[in-house]
Amino acid sequence: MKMMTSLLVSGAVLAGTAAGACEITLRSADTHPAGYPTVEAVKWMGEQVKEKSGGRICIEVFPASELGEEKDAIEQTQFGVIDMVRASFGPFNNLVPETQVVSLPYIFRSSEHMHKVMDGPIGEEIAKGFEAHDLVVLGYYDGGARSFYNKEKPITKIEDLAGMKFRVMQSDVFVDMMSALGANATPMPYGEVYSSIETGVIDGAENNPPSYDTSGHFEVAKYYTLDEHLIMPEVLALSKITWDKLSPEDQALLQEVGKASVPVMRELWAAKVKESEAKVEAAGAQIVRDIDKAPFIAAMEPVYAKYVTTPELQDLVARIKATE
Ligand code: GTR
Repeated sequence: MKMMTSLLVSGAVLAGTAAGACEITLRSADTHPAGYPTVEAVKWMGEQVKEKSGGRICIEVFPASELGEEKDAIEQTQFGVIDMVRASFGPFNNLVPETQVVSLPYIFRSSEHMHKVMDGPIGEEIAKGFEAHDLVVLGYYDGGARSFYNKEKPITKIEDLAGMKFRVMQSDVFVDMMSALGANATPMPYGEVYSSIETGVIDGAENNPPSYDTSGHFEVAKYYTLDEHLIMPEVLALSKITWDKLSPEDQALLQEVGKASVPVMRELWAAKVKESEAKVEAAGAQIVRDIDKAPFIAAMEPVYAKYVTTPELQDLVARIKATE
């Protein structure tokens, strides 16, 4: 981790006034390593904001969970200790209830469908939910589609999952999702998954191809099944504490560059998915592509029944489905 010689004021670093020095440095956390699309998109945003602020505002990205595992990084961002966090919606589910419906298995038909929903009024409503928990949404990123992988055998149908143990993100929605599939869920931080598979604490996990690749999980769990049960948004959020210290002009600039980073991220993402699938296959992972998703979708009924409990939530699901 970099040494900081400047004064730390609730996360935002106020450095000296030397020519060219950043007046405000926003520290941004990411669980992924350098080179991952989310990390690179926030770095790109940092270049933009520096240029547009005449060198006053800088963003320093801390990749690879250097500032802590995702759930902790989110908490630190709420407290203003970290200024920004890029994370999946999963670890927000128990904190920001508005993130739950868009985290339901098979709620989106495709990534394009997810983008349309998140870029429209529903995305704005969810942003209000984040704000109520001291987080200001700067952009919704892409998390592709998450699928199951394990160390035992190729999974081709629901019955194959019976009794197996899978790591899920720390969210009740995914614990219920696994029960609905007849498997066992072990919620745990991302950084513990590799060794937990290796030592047999769990049989596998679920994630998108770029995470399966860059985490190295393919080395210990070589059977990957493209059941694509979760197409979920990710978020780049700024601490409300940091936000409140910024001038209205700087707030607007951050909103502008955050929004501009979204298409940059999504383009990097599309390329990375292909690259990762090719890489893990070349390394000996077996990808099961021909999957009948219909039984998986049908099996999710009890999960929907548990989380879509009010007429408002039913209406939200209907609005999502109707988004073209
Ligand atoms: C990745 C996601 C991360 C993290 C990770 C996990 O797909 O981009 O933010 O949530 O999954 O499973 O913990």
